[in-house]
Amino acid sequence: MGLSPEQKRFYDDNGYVVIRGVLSREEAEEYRRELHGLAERLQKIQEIDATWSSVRQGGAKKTVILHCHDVQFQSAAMARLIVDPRITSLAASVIGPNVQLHHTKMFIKPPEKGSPFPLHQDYPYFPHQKNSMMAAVIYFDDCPEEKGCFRVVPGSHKLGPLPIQQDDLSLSPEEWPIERATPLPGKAGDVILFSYLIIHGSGLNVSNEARTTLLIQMRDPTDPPTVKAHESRGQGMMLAGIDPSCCTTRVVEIEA
Ligand SMILES: O=C(O)CCC(=O)C(=O)O
Repeated sequence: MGLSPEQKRFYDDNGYVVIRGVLSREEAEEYRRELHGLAERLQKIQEIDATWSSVRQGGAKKTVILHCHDVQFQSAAMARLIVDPRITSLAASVIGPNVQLHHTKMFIKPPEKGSPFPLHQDYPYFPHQKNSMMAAVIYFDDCPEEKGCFRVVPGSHKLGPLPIQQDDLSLSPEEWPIERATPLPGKAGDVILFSYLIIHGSGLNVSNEARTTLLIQMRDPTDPPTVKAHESRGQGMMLAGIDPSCCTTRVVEIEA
């Protein structure tokens, strides 16, 4: 379990790595069903389209992406998945043995109209001091390029934080059109790990099937945020290892 030395080297050089077949097709199908069930329940009570404002403004056709934050509070299967050692050991290969949750996000791109993500870095949404922040994207269905698969600009994590031009904190679409990024098609059960500094996004789903993914955002617990932003309910949960700072915090609380 965890990344092989070659995969770790690839991640360090490129800012991402694809790990094939982490979950079996059967497991992926079960999680897929779980997320589609969740989306159905949520849609009955609220708007769950999370299409970015720059996509809405620029797009000729109305596109949709179904979204839910912190899915582990909605589904026990998702709570089990985010602590699954097959996933957390991959993150631990990058961050170290202590892996802390920042947030999770379900994304379902419906067939033929699944919204794209403009190219962006995740850094400006939740900057951290040591840049340990990274994410795992899990494909729950086969994801060829036409489904709007995940895309990255290999090596762009080495550019550091870039200037933002759009209100939604994405990069200038003139300078960074989606075509500049390499598509990462995959199969159900594949996982992509990526740094929060890498330039990434994804295209429109023009296929006749939904694209279903979970994104797990993780950090080293000793890497503090530099601004108070993007806080959420599940933040701080340990997915692997321990939080070495907890004892100090507790002592301070008791003394106060
Ligand atoms: O799921 C995708 O296609 C992209 C997600 C993404 O870029 C993000 O949430 O930051």
